[in-house]
Amino acid sequence: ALSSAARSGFLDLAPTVESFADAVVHGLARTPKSLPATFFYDAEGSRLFDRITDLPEYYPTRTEVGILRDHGAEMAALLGPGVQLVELGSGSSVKVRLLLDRLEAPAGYVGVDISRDHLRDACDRLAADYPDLEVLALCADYVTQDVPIPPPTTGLPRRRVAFFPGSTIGNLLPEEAERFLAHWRPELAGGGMLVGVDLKKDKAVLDAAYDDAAGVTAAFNLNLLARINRELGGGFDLSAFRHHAFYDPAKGRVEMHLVSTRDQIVPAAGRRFAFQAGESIHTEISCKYSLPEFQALAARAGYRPARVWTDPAALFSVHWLEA
Ligand code: AVJ
Repeated sequence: ALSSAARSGFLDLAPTVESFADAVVHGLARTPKSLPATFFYDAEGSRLFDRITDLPEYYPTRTEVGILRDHGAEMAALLGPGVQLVELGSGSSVKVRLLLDRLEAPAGYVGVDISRDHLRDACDRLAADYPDLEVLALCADYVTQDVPIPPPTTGLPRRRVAFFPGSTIGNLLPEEAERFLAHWRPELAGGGMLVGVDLKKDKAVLDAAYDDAAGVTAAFNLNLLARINRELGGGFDLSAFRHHAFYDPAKGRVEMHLVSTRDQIVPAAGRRFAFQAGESIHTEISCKYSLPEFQALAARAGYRPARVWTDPAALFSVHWLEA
C-alpha cells in the first residue's frame, strides 16, 4: 500500500502576492480609504474568524454545514464516482470532509490556496485522515491566476468538480463573481462547481451577523489595524476607530468599515495618514443573492444551474453548477 506521503504532493504556481505594506500604502492614501479583506487572516485574524463561526448571530457556517450534512449524500450521488475534487480556498477542512466521506471512489483531492503554509498543513491533515485519497496542494491565486489542474496520477478523472464553500464568492462584486466563474469553467468542463452562497434576508438578521453582541466581529475588523501596528510599525489607537457593519438592501451586500472617531494623523508603513472625524476605511463587502439572481449570474458565466439546496429557513444555499 502507498503511504500517505506517497499520495500527497505539492505544486507551487508562485502567485504574486501584493505585500501587506503595499496594500496599506495604496489603500490608505486614496479616497475613500479601503483595505483588501484578504489581509484579515493572519494568525490572530484566523483565530477570531473561527470564533465568529461559532457566534449565535453568525448563521452561515453552521447553516452550510447543516446543508452538507442533510444533502451531502444526494450531492455525492449526483457527482458520481471517480470525481477529482478541487477545493478553492482550502481553509474549511470540516466541510470538504462531509463530501469526501460520501463520494464514491474519488479520483483525487486538490486543495488550492494562496496561503502556502496554511494550505500545506490542511492538505497534510487531509492526506493523513484519508490514506487512500491522492492529495495535491496547489499554491495559487485562484481568483486571478490561470490554474491548470493536473490530472490524478491514476489517470483521467470521470469529472472534475470545484468545491467553493463559505460564501467566499460574496467577497467579490457580482460582476467579479461572474468573471471568476467564467474563468474556471473550461477547467471544469464535463463536471462543474459546488458553491456556497449566502442568501438575501431580513436586514436585522444580516446586521446582527456582522455586528455581534459579544464584539468578536468588531475585534476581527479592528485586528487589521492591530496587524498594521504589529507588522508595519503603525501607530493606530484602536480606541479611536469603531467597527461599522451594515446590510445595504439596495446593493444587496454587507459592508464593513472602520470609522475614525476623531480627526487624527496615524503613522504606518513609513507614511502618515490623515483621518477626519467620521471618515471610514472600507474593509470588506459580503454580497448576498436570491436563488434566481445567483442562478442567472452562473448562467451568464456559461454554467447550467442544475440543482440548489437550502436550509429550511432559507438562510444559505449550495448550488450545483454544471460546467
Ligand atoms: C469568510 C468572507 C464568507 O463575508 O461572511 C465574517 C467573512 N466577515 N464576518 C463573510 C466575515 C465578517 C465571511 N467570509
